[in-house]
This record gives sequence, structure tokens and C-alpha cells, in this order.
Amino acid sequence: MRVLVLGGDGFCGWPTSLYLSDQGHDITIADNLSRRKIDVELEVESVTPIRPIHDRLAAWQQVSGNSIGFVNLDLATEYDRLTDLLTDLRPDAIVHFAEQRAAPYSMRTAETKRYTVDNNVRGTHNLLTALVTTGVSASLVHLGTMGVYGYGWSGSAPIPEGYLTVKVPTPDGELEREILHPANPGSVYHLTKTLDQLLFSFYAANDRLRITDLHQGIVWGTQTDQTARDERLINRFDYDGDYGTVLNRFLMQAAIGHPLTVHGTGGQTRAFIHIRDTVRCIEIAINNPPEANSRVLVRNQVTETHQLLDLAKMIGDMTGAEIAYLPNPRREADENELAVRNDQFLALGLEPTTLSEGLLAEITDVARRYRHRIDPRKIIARSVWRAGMETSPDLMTELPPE
Ligand code: NAD
Ligand code: USQ
Repeated sequence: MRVLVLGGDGFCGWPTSLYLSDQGHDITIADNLSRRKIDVELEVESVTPIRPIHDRLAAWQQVSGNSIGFVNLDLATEYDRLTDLLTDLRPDAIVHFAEQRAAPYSMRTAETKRYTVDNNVRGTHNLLTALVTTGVSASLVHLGTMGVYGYGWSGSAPIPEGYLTVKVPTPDGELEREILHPANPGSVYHLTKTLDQLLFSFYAANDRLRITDLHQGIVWGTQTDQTARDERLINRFDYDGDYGTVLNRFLMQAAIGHPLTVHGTGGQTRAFIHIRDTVRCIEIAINNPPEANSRVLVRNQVTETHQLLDLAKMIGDMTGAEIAYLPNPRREADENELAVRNDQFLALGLEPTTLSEGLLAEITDVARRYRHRIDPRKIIARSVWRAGMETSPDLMTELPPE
């Protein structure tokens, strides 16, 4: 299959591109490298030393014999170049990762809020319009998020895959309808994913575009079989207070002896998936697109749910790391229940990597190996959801000796 990977230089997009290339697909990446530029703006780097995109691509060609195309393109602002690319390439499938994806970054300032909305919503809408204008009949797979459903809204009822069955009272009795699950975003970033959903619904109904929206949980881990083949192919590992996600942050913190930064009580429950399962799910999704003329196909891309405090305790037991209960910089429930349906991917053959299998390897193979690249002053999350909310001072300012 000819596959266009939008955002293919990022944490999920890079290993997906290599995995699909390894499976024999013909891959082209389009990315504006904005994620690398935000690292410069935040004065932080991936724990793992990621190589410039052209070095990465040359290394993959050397290691695998397969070449991957690359186009430096801004999905949100370069509409004409996007239509040219679609017309030239005529992909069979498009995977859309190309959005600003950090909730804390999206809540930093008025500028980052506006950037996140402009970048994400315009990018998605440009893509949909470009597909209609060019007549390219590629199926589209978008990376959405579990956060569109919000947390705790339906108590212990499992979150369905995208649609909720509701009963509507009418003068003649009750009508049963399936509606898009109500949106409950917890940040401007998550809000953009709920706006994406409406764009998809419209274009699937009006233009018969074939769209899959993957509501993915928090991705953990770093390497896949492909990125581990050569150090030049290594995947990024974010640990900072904006882009680092909770489980990878705890693993990195344990590796340097930093207390585990639990926000609030740690009663928040979230959904997780290993990066190896992400890439496999994308392959399943491109191989099983919806029919034209059907509604958006929503699949929940998660394998486990955990309460944050349980995760912190598990890592503390494994490594001796202490837990620090910090003021929560976000506006979110202290505690919530979360059960998620993920029947579709399991039925299509996904065999989940469980937390118990990979945690220690992640600490020793990645976090400890590159610990010297960590700046402990970048660990505490400083982006607050509302002016005046408290954050913690740095708990460590220098790396302790090994
Ligand atoms: P990332 O920031 O590492 O990668 C995103 C890539 O898209 C970057 O390489 C960036 O340069 C590129 N990009 C952003 N805006 C662009 C634009 N306008 N034009 C072209 N390229 C652009 O993020 P990630 O962690 O790989 O996440 C990928 C997708 O998966 C995102 O849409 C995110 O919302 C979703 N997701 C991620 C997670 C997670 O835990 N990382 C979980 C659920 C969903
Ligand atoms: N948290 C801590 N300590 C930390 C960091 C985070 O307690 O050091 C807490 C947060 O307060 C929050 C939870 O952990 O309650 C998750 O935070 P996160 O940064 O790991 O995840 P989130 O902001 O939700 O965003 C990440 C990705 C995003 C993706 C989302 C999937 O950055 O792209 O969409 O996970 S989901 O959460 O399922 O919506």
C-alpha cells in the first residue's frame, strides 16, 4: 500500500513509518518539523538523542534496504502544496499524526492556545478539503484521543467506541439513536480533537470520505523492533513538564532518583498503550478501513487502564523511588473511574504488551542509559490551567552522581 504519514517525524509517527515500511508498504512522511522547533523554544531535548530527519531516513535505507520519502510541509498553512502532494502521490491510505499534542503546552499562554487550535483544526480541515478537491480516494486514519470522552462522566460504565446509544422521548414513544459520545475535553489540546471529530462526521456524511478516528490512550515506552535496530533510528522520549507523559516521566524520574511527580492525590485513572501496540494498531486500521458512505469508524486504541498512584507505587516498589504529591497544575477531577471498550482491536488480532512486561527494560535500556541528557530543572510541570494556580518548586536542580 502507498501510505502518506503526516507527522511522521514524531514520537508515534516515526516508529509507525518504520514499522509500515518494514511490512512492505511504500511510505512517504510529510512533517514540518515543528515538534523539534518547540524543543528549541522550551530549551529541552528528547532524553534519547534523535538524529536529524535526513540522517534517520538514510540510516533506515542502510539498515532495511527500504527508502522512505520525506516532504517538509506545513499541513495547516500550505494548502496548495498539500493538494500537489496528494495528486502526485495518490496514496491508498493517509495516517494523520500532525498536530500539537501536549495538553500542558496548549494551556501555557494565549499564544500557545491559539497556535494549538490554528495548527490542529486548520491542518485537519485542509486535509479533508484537499481530499475532496483532488478526488484522491485514500482512506484516512486519524490519531484522536481518549480525552475526547473526558473522565468520570459516565462513572463505572465502560466508554463505548465513539458512539453512545440514547433513547429520545417522542409523542409516539421512545426512539433509539446512536450519537457521537458527548465531548468533555480537559484542555485546549483535547478540545481540538473534539473539533476534529465534527469535521470528520461532516466530511464522511457529505463527501463519503472513508475515515477512521483512533481514540488513543497515553502512549508509553520508546522503542519498537525497527527503531531499536540502529541507534540512529532511536525514537524520541519526552520527559519535560509539557511534553513528557506521565508513565514515561515516572520511569525517567525513577532512573535518576527524582521523586515521582504525582499531581494531587494520584486518584486520576487513565488509559495506556505501549508504542509497539500503537504501530500495530495503525497497521490494523489501514488494513480495515470503513466502507465509503459509512459513518466515521471510531476505535479505542488502549490496552490497559491504571490509577496514577498505583503506577507510582509499582515503580516505587521496583526501584525504591519516593513519591512526591505535588499541587495539581491542571483543572481535573482528583479521582475518577475509567473502563474502556477496546473490543475492535482485540477482535482484529491485537495482542497487548502489558505494563508488567516492559517497565524495567524501559528504565534500564533507555532512561538510565541516557540519563546524562536530562535537565532536572525541566521536570516539574509549570503550565497551569488557570492563572494563580500553584506549582511546585524544583525537587532537584542537578543530576546526582550515578
Ligand atoms: P509528536 O509531537 O511527537 O508528533 C507530531 C508530529 O507532527 C511532529 O513531528 C510535528 O513536527 C508534526 N506536526 C505538527 N503540526 C504539523 C503541521 N501543521 N504540519 C506538519 N507536521 C506537523 O506527537 P506524538 O506523540 O507522536 O502524537 C502523534 C498524534 O497522536 C497526535 O495527533 C496526538 O494527539 C496523538 N496521540 C498521542 C498520544 C501520546 O501519548 N503521545 C496519545 C494519544 C494520541
Ligand atoms: N500527571 C501526573 N504527574 C506528571 C504528569 C502528569 O500526575 O508528572 C497526570 C496529569 O495531571 C493527568 C495524567 O497524569 O492527570 C495524564 O497526563 P499526561 O501528560 O500523561 O497525559 P495527557 O495530558 O492526557 O496527554 C497525553 C498526550 C496526548 C494524548 C493523551 C491521551 O500528550 O497527546 O492525547 O495523553 S489521553 O490522556 O488518553 O487523552
